[in-house]
Amino acid sequence: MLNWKNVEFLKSGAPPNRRLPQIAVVGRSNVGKSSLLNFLFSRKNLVKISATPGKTRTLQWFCVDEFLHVVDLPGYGYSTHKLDQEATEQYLTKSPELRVVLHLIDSRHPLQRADLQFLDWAHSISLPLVRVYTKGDKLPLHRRPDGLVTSATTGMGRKELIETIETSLCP
Ligand SMILES: Nc1nc2c(ncn2[C@@H]2O[C@H](COP(=O)(O)OP(=O)(O)OP(=O)(O)O)[C@@H](O)[C@H]2O)c(=O)[nH]1
Ligand SMILES: [Mg+2]
Repeated sequence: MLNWKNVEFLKSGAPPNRRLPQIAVVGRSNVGKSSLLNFLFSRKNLVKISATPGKTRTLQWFCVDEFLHVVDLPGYGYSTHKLDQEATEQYLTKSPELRVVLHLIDSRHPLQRADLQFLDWAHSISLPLVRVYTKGDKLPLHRRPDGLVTSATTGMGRKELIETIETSLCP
């Protein structure tokens, strides 16, 4: 459907004025949200990455093929500033264009308290969530969880991720 080749950074902060379908990426700080987007976009440095949690502090908007808006959200659970958290929650609560939220979980660890809190809140407002495991390259095959496992390092799971996103756009 999309060819995922024409990707541009649009803006930080509030959603763009133009109304296109949107997908969002959420998860704990350092789980690999920004890396997942670079890997999805096949672009090394379009989205800023850092080994220090808390790198992404405002909503970061991208446009794919003039058809889809993708938003990288600040991570929750670690030194998230209250105002950033509120901006994220407000966006997720009131966005008619939002089609699916990719909820990233580090494949090496069980769900953490912050993940469970986010899940509770997301269910309470019926957010359309899809779980995506990150850093699959760090685990041997037999320890990988069931589900959509990705690695920004090796490219694992990119095709499945694209299928999942496109299905949510055209159910
Ligand atoms: N081995 C491995 N490391 C990864 C992978 N994805 C991300 N990382 C590393 O994890 C760290 C955090 O990555 P980011 O993409 O900045 O994480 P984030 O969720 O955007 O972090 P915040 O913006 O701070 O919330 C960086 O050191 C990345 O290089 C992966 O698939 N495999
Ligand atoms: Mg980030």
